[in-house]
Amino acid sequence: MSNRNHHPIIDEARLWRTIEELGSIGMDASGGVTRLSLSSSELQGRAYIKQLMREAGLDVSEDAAGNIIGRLHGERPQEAVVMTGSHIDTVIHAGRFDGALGVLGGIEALRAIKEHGMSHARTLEVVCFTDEEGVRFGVGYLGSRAMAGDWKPEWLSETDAEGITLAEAMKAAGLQPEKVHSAARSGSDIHAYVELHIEQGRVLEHHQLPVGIASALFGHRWLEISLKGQADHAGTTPMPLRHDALSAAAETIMAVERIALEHGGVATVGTLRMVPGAINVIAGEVIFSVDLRHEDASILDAMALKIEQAAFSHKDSRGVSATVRVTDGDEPVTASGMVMEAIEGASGIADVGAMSMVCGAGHDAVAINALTGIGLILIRSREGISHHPAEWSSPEDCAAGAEVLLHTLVALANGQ
Ligand code: HGY
Ligand code: MN
Ligand code: MN
Repeated sequence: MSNRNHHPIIDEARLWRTIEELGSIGMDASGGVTRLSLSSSELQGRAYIKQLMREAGLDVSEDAAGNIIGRLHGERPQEAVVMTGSHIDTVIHAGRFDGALGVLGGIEALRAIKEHGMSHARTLEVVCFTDEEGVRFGVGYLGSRAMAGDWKPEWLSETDAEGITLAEAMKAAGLQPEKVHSAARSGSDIHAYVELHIEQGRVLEHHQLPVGIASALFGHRWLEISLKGQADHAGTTPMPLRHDALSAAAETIMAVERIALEHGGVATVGTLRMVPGAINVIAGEVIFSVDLRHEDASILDAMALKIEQAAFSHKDSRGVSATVRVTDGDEPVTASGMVMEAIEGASGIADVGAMSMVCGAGHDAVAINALTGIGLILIRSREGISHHPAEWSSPEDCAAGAEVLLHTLVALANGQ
């Protein structure tokens, strides 16, 4: 961390130890971490977070959506709080920093503020949100959306790969899904929200800077496309007579890539399932996901429309029909000027180089933006790799991000 005359308040070694300890929960022999929401490994991670919050001297509570909240009471507890947070659920075979840094860095910042007796008029909260990734049940930001009052009852019947519903998983974790609405907070309760997160991209490394200040976050759409043709014998069915769902899917997937390039957005087909899925049977049905993102809402909608048209285009040419379901989505978000200013000021106090940038990844900040002004502190990712075991940020950059977070929280807690 480049500190000329600034003495860091964050305990870098302690923060790094917690990153390694949490990272070992759900880690497999090849070093990949898998802590799917409300799975046994994530529940183990939650217990670790509660223990850390208690050791930090925070008031620990859990809301009906399973969001774990650590509070450091301020001198004016009746005023709206300043909140930070992130998630500890991961994608499959992930790294150790995505989400974890924001929760652990937030705990470390509140702990250091308390240890150093730094004054903060407003109460400070660090939140470990439930199910940010949406990988297990197909809908993301579950905890932060519940807190924002944006919960949809139908989510409780979404199922995972084993057919377990979200409601069943919540009950098994000791939560009460029927009370999830009580997790909603009012916007007047929260003065500002700022999240610390790894960049998961290459911009900061390219500019050789440790910290990025997000000015905006991409919006996203998640689609589930099902193409239905005719399963048939691989040997006796002449090519012109086939209704091959996989050939139609292949053309659609190439169209997804072309449409993203044409619109300056990003699009990913991350999952694909074929029925019946046998070597000597023509695919009767193919179901695949599309993750679409752009910083402009109207372009995002245009991309989604073009992809739907591509999916429906096989009816006449191949006799393959399509259904397209939008399973999740959020509009692009602009960061709060007040919070960005606080982060810029904090970077100066911490003597850490920072730049403003747009963020392509989604974060709980997107959901909390419905309640209050948000900001995002990003730290450099080695080679931009993320959602992969090789995801890595240095101890110095993690501490620099937490130091900037600490000073941002104090500034917001004492500001107007
Ligand atoms: O998908 C994302 O951008 C985030 O990891 N949830
Ligand atoms: Mn992620
Ligand atoms: Mn994340």
